Amino acid sequence: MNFPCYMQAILEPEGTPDPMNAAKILVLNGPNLNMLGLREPEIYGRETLDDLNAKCVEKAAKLGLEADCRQSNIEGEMVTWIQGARTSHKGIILNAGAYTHTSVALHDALLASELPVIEVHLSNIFGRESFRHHSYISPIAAGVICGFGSLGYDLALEAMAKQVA
Ligand code: CA2
Repeated sequence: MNFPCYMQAILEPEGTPDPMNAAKILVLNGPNLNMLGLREPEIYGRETLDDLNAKCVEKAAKLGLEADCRQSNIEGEMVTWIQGARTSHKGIILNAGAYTHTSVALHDALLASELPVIEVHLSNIFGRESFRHHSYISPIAAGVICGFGSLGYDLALEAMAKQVA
């Protein structure tokens, strides 16, 4: 609700994020990440994608951001969402899954979005097979976080809060 600023100051202690003015951040997960918690827990952990999304929404709110969490197994759908984010969102946190290592289309869409992008991976892609060492996302990302499981999304949201401040 909008009150005159002297009343707002009384109603909300300094530093309390106003959800009405929260910058919207697209938190986008790519192919197979809907399988989180269901298979390969030794690599990707035991949390489900729903758990991960709930944590992102909560963390974002604390930072004065709104996390718009989406997942797709379809490269073209991810491109369409990234294109749409250009006018409605302030930044993109992206775990492009295996498309990280293959997708020029995602690279081009992110570049065209002109939004700050933070790349996240649950696993340490540099400690795995060599085909995972190259990313089409990293060259256009503000930063890359990998190897810390779901904590990486928390860290990315913190970094994003600074990027969009
Ligand atoms: O470590 C990551 O976050 C990855 O982006 C995950 C991708 C992989 O292709 C990248 O190299 C690194 C794979 C996501 C598959 O997720 C699953 C989760 C649970 C069970 C099966 C697959």
